[in-house]
Amino acid sequence: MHRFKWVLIFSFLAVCSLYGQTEKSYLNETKDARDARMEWWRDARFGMFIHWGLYAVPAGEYKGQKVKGIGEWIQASLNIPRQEYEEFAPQFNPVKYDPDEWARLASEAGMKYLVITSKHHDGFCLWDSKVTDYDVVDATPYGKELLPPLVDACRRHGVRPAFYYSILDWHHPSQYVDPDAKSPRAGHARNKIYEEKRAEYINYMKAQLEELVTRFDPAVLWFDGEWTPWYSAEEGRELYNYLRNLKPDLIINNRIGKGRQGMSGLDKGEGAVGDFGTPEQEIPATGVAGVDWESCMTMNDTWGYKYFDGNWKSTETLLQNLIDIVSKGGNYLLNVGPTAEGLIPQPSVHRLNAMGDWLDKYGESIYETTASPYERPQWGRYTEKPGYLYVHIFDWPENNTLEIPLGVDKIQEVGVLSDYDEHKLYFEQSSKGTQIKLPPTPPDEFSSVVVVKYKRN
Ligand code: H79
Repeated sequence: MHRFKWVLIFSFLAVCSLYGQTEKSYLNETKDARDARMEWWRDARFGMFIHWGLYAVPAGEYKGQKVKGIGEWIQASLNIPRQEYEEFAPQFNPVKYDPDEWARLASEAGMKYLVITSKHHDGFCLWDSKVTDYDVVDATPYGKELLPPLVDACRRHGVRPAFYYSILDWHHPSQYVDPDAKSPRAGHARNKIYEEKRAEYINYMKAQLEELVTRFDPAVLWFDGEWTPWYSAEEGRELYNYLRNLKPDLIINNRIGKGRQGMSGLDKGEGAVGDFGTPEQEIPATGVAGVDWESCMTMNDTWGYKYFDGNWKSTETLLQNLIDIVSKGGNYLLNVGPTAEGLIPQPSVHRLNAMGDWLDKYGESIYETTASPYERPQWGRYTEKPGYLYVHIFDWPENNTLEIPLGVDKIQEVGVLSDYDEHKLYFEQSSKGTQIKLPPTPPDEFSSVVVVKYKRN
């Protein structure tokens, strides 16, 4: 009988230790597994970023002071005390929110995924988090969740839903602003954690992220605020593994870890973890072979809505940014900042519609293409697919001829994209490869595309 008892105890312990080990490590994935997981993301090329939260209430101005920088930073930039900032919650009532319209807008713009701020640095949550009352359901007159109807609408419109989540949190009691911290970028260095509350906050993040992953099955988690000095590389790796264990095919940006240098994040420093680099408000000069990356950029000069920011980039610039990024092997995550009422500003809608019209015609030169090995020409960019070279012409040459570095012997035919059958173009041998004779005027007002069909070897 005694012996039987020991057998029971031992088997119990064995089962326990097995359970302890069921957390799998995802830090050394095979190339094949990674390629399979990243496939849809690499093909997608174009996504929508949405910065929406309490900062849309002041919309860039508080007590007569206009914030100079980005609108979602107003709490830090204007030193608004936590209790005062909380007072924006009772004023947040987005009665004009139409998630179906947002998802349709993204889809019709040609965007394949959508990343919305579930929680920005201010700590306010757009879903009904069980571990805080600082969310849209518990703290605002609106009283309904914002994320679930958007996730559903995205799925209806063929757009993959994804969430931004800030590690740094200006509201959680574990963190405080250190008034003594001096740094050229004070906002960066001032966030501190009470060490005795660190474990509590890490558990808080894990609980929130588990809610997001299990309830909404997001395609991507997009972290930010990892630069706060108290967060460690070790915590980054641990969180990455925790999330991949919850959802093995999840894609997670590099800001979950400490490997990012500056805003660019294509370099892999000590402590790097995550699936893609995140250059912010910049397009790298070149891509990096074997590194997935996504440039996130604004259409004006703010992420969160600022009522007085009218510095909109032109549709032409936005389209050429997309082409430039894709020609270097990256994705473009283009931001909109809705108002506190729940409206996406009209200048953004207008530009997105125009981009969608362009992609309707020329999408085959963008989606599922890869970076081109050819040197970037001054007048435009190249993208490619097996057997096809897409020649994007930003500046139409005055002599209506184009030199491309592909031998004439390899080329099967050349044509203007979207009118391919009707407009075959004449081409001949040149010193640099092949000379293409273009029509006298550019076929597209923003950016024209010539497709070169060639023999592969
Ligand atoms: O979510 C968006 C930004 O809020 C966030 N990342 C994107 C995607 C971001 N975090 N940090 N930064 C952007 C850069 C911060 C720049 C700063 Fe400043 C310079 C912080 C303090 C000095 C700009 C100027 C914001 C406040 C003053």
